[in-house]
Amino acid sequence: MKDKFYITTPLYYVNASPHIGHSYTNIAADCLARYMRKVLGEENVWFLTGTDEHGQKIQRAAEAEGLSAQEFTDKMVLVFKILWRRLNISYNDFIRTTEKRHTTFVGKVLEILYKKGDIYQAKYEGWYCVPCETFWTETQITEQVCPDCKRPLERVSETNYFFKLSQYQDWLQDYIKQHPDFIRPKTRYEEVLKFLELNKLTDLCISRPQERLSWGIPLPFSPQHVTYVWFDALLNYISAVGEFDAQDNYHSRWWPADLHLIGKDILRQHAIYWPIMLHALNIEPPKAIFAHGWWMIGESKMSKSKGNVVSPIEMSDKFGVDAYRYFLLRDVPFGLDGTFSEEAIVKRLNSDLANDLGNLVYRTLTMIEKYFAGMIPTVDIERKNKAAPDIMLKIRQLSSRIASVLVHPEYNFSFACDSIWELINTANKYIEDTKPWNLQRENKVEELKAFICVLVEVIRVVADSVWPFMPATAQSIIQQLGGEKIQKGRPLFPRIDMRNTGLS
Ligand code: ME8
Repeated sequence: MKDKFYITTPLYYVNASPHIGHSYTNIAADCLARYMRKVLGEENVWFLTGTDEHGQKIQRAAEAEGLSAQEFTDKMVLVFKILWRRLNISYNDFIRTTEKRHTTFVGKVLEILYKKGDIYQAKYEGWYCVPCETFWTETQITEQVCPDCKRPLERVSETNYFFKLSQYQDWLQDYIKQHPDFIRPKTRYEEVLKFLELNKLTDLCISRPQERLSWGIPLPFSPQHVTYVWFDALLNYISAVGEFDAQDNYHSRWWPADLHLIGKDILRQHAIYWPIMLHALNIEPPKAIFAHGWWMIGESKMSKSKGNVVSPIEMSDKFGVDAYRYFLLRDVPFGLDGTFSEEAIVKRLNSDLANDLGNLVYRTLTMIEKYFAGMIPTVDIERKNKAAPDIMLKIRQLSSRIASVLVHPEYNFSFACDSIWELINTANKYIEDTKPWNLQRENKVEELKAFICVLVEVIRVVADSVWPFMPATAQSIIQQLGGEKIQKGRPLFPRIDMRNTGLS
């Protein structure tokens, strides 16, 4: 079979509207999906996103608005879908954990694991963090606050069902050691391995009694319990793309996923619970999990519950969708935290987009208008190579340079942009060095033609390369280049004057 690429994002909780952090993961996933579609062909790429709709947090958010959980989630899902459309997120499938295809699948998984003896009943005494939807044992906490988010915990004491996570710890440790690129970036790989070396896994409580939480998938063998939201949600990655046969073997055209893209806040669930769940089901682990960093506002993480969120719609309205996408992917090396500010967007927009890329396109098209009445001249490849050997070499090397940093195991969006901008800047310098107005004056028509053709080639290859990052901009460049005759439009990115934005 030809290579395929299956990429997923987390399923976002629908308790509040998405913010910049959520848009970041989806923009990164979109960029990779678009890139891989170019490499492997449309039909060999599958990009899955969706929403996580069960659990206490959602039930409480619905109650607070006086809506049923179903009404509330139906309403909130639209907010996500509208945002993804606005940001040009080209997902192939959007899964809601409340859909029948998912709930039936989760029921089946529970039955398989119960039959196998990997799920058992016991009394649960411990603590629960509602915002994180996470259980904590007495030994894991020091005060009565969540070790992750530091918010108060709730005491729970009830009969529940447990998944035998502990039984598979050795397997997982070995697996991780044998697959050094399974968890990326490297720092997260080391963090997970260290955690496993220092801690003994406890079994995972995977149920909640209906009387405390009704908004969830009932356990098939104990309908008075619903499934713990994380156990339910992780399964989306396989429920969306395959099914079990009568012998309980899982089949899918897409599995194993090539990449689960997540934020570092949900690494434990993805790098520990998830591979173990799959292994217990006799299903291969995903090929890679990449946990990116956080967008911060000042010193703290941007988060719904902290209330310091910035709206992606507002930012796209203000600066344009593509400038926003570019900023997120370019400004921070993927994996590290970044501080969000409008000043930082304006800086990128003015320098990389307006000055470098925008100017290159605009100047070139203006010269084609001026010197060749809007018709793109043609010259053979030798003349171009002779006119600008360095640039022509850079053009030939660009796609392999991008490939070497953008695909597994690097996923380095920022470096990929660096290579593209290196070409853009070389071309801008070429214009300054060549001084085309002199060629025109001296009537060196052949040189002038070759000069323009080199620039047009740069612009075409740049449009093609920036397409995964800025699809609308790429399209606009191609459109402006037209066929034989160009169709020059307005500059791609008008500069933003800081003084007019109230930012200076
Ligand atoms: O955790 N910076 O959903 P969630 C960067 N439903 N990324 C951020 C971010 C920030 N400040 N804040 C959020 C859940 N994100 C579960 C997932 S998966 C089966 C279930 C992004 O709505 C980042 O991708 O809290 C993070 O992992 C995710 O949103 C958490 O979204």
